[in-house]
Amino acid sequence: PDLFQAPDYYLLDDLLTEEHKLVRDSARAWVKREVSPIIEDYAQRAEFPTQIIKGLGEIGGFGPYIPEEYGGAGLDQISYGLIMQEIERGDSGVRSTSSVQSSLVMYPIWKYGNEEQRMKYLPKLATGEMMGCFGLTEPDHGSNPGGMTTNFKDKGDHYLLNGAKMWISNAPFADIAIVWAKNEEGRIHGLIVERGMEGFTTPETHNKWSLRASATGELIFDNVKVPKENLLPNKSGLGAPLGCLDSARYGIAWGAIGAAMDCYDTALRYAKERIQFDKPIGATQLQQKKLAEMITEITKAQLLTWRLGVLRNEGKATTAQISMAKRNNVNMAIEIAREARQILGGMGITGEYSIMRHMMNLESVITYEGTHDIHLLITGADITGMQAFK
Ligand code: TGC
Ligand code: FAD
Repeated sequence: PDLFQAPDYYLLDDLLTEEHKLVRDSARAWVKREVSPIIEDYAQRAEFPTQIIKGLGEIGGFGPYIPEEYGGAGLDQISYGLIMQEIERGDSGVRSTSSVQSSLVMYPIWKYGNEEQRMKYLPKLATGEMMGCFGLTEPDHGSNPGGMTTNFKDKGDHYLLNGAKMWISNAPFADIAIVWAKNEEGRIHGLIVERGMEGFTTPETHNKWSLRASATGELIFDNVKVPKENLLPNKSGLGAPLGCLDSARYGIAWGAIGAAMDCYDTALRYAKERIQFDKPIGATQLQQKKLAEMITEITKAQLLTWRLGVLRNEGKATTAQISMAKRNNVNMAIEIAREARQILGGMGITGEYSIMRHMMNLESVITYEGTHDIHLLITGADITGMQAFK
């Protein structure tokens, strides 16, 4: 009774293991206890609640699928997804912090780093003692990251890094940044840049109307000397950052379901209680249509995403399949947020309810990690064999 209501119209719980349910329920209880009561206030103030970092680590929010030998939770992809769902039920900005730390910082160190780098960074990242960010997007290269101009030169005993990244989640407080930059031959590599390196600054981006409880900033590199041992040695080329995005986008597909569920739960409760014209608005056909369509879309998204999780566990999920789920689910969530807000009438625009915050947050989620358009074009290229980007 203490937990959120959680729509499970097609008895999806039957498809989950005891471990999945345990992981999900403890994340759900933690979000209800530690995030929901404070998050509206932090979003209004445009501040990230740093006090939740330790708890995020404890529920497996940092590197859920990273092996335990490196401090991760050693869970499967369904558990990872369920954790993201529960965190985003609270707030997309908190889920962003978790996605970035897990899939965009820990994942590349685990997959593309050497053993020293794994041992040096992963255990601290798993607890949140150390926080990271991921710099791919630049002011002039968002959807087309391959055009990046951030670059590094080999200076014998170190690399010299120059350039700038924009829209970087967690940048203002991150201890390390995974930075994607081109070498003198134009080949993309990942570098671990640490706070405190001379010439490295992270100015905060202000005045966002979306993801207000998440800190966003720039990464500026002005002749930063990066030790050679900070280069991720085991993969280069655009495929390296794109591999991280596969993992993050998969988590976002689950996360969006959480935001949608919270909007649906709230609207359903309100519709049953709010009386107009002497009867609950939920007894009118118009409001029932909205609610019935919401649960239908949530159920379809749950099935799509569960199946994608099974494919990920089997190592079979393709980038294009992940794009389809990210695109479908985020769009589903944003449409549900818009309808749910209307069901609440005037109350829907206030911070008394979570819906407007979810709606505004989802405007970023539908843009970052590949825009709604880009994911459509990835599907288009996959089914026709012809790329329409360029
Ligand atoms: P394209 O020619 O398609 O691919 C370039 C090279 O990469 C390979 N590749 C992959 N490798 C591994 N995994 C994948 N998923 C891969 N997808 C592609 C590909 O085979 C090729 O290899 P090679 O050896 O032939 O060079 O690339 P393109 O330049 O045409 O660009 C298309 C693409 C896919 C990059 C573009 O469509 C795209 O995805 N743009 C979106 C950019 C984006 O998503 N940025 C996200 C920034 S991070 C962020 O937003 C974090 S938000 C915070 C949070 O998560 O909460
Ligand atoms: P653009 O690429 O300029 O796109 C503008 C419009 O043009 C979009 O509608 C797009 O769909 C469309 N478009 C682009 N190309 C085509 C085409 N070929 N055909 C048709 N239409 C096209 N990045 C990081 O690296 N790390 C982060 O941690 C991170 N966090 C973020 C946090 C927030 C809050 C936000 C808003 C963004 C974040 N990003 C991050 C950046 C994000 O990934 C980019 O904003 C996104 O990839 C889009 O790039 P852009 O904003 O430059 O838009």
